[in-house]
Amino acid sequence: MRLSRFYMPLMKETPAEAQIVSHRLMLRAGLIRQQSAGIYAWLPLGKRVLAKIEGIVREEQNRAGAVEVLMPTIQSADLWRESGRYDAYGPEMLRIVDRHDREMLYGPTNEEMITTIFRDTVKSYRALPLNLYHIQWKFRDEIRPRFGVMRGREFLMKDAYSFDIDGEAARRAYRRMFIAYLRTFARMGLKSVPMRADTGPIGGDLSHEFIILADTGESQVFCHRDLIEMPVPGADFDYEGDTEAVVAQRTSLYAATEEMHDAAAFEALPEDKRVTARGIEVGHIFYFGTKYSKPLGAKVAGPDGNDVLVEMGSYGIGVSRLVAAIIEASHDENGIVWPESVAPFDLALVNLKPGDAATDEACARIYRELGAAGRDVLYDDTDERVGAKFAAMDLIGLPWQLIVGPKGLAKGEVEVKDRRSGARETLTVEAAIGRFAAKPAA
Ligand code: P5A
Repeated sequence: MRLSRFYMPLMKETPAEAQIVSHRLMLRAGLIRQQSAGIYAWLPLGKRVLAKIEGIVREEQNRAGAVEVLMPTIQSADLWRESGRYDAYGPEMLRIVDRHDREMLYGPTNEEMITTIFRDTVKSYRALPLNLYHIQWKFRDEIRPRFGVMRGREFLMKDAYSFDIDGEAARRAYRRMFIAYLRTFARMGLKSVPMRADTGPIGGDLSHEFIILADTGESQVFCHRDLIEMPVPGADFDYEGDTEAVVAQRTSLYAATEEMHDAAAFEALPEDKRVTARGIEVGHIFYFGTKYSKPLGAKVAGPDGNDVLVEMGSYGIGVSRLVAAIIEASHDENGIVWPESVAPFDLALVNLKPGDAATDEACARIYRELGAAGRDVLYDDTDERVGAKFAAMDLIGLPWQLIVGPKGLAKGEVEVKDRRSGARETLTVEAAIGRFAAKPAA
């Protein structure tokens, strides 16, 4: 993409309304624009990051055996009356009346809808285990939307719903998602910590929040230090194999949100293992048994021919919140530092002197050859001041900058800057193309 043809409205001033660094940087780097309280438009850079995050979430859900669907944002109030949650959900639910005076709502979550779809289409235990997920916008009329997309009213969620024949199988489904979550967040460069959590309006008695440690986090958390450093299962993890050992190892170590905190059990840890921190909840998983299948009548014929209510769980990831959480975890005083896996482009190509024939030609060649190799390059071909170009590239935080100017080219050289460390390296044009044409490992 040529920057001269792209749309990337940067802000020079620090926006006064933004209280945390990710919100400030998302506005300054032109990722989002607020439309109403807690409601945002996604501009091209933001949209690209969102798509990268969705892609990783989707790959890991599929790898763990979940199957993608897409349910609507608008739901009927009657569906929620059937489950008994219509009144219980309270003022967070955005209620809408259509032209025929039918009561509708903008879905805050989809347990009811998926349960009725399952009920109407699955009749036998042979179809189980089944886990259906979608990536779809939600609306919660949060009393205090804040911190940009971190706590929005409209936000993008991945929500998965598992259906099983009994409690034991349902707990297996829960463990698969637990492991998929560890992998998902690790691929985004994040250290996530699973913590025992409250179930709130979703219900059930087994639940974990996945928390990213960050000073600006909304939740106060307590955990065992080893949990933060423990290695995450690799891409070859066998979901058909032993999920129990991986989950048991993690759940045996102390980790709890403020609501679930057991100060005595935390005291009991050796002092150097006690971590008290703030964190951002990027995922939340629930096992709630028959809470929805019972009122909505989701049953299957079991092996003996008798109907059984299915055991369910649900599993959420805050996809739009993750954009902000990643920035909280990865930035410096000059701007965002994207992990390669979620960066909006693979690298920046900076032309220091557009109009100079040799520079334009070298840039055109690099841009062409890296494009042909499948690299997504943001080519700064504008005639901005050099200082402004560097500041803009640091602000938007692509992992690499390939800097091309007449002085270096006279010696056949270009410069490569690593955004994270700031380290610079001089390479020949060929070597630079060779370096970036090689596909980085997923
Ligand atoms: C699990 C999937 C649920 O809704 N039902 C379907 C269950 N869980 S949850 O914890 O309430 O939400 C899941 C994740 O969504 C993100 N999230 C938000 N992101 C941005 N703004 C919000 N207002 C918001 N509310 C929830 C969180 O990451 C949460 O873990």
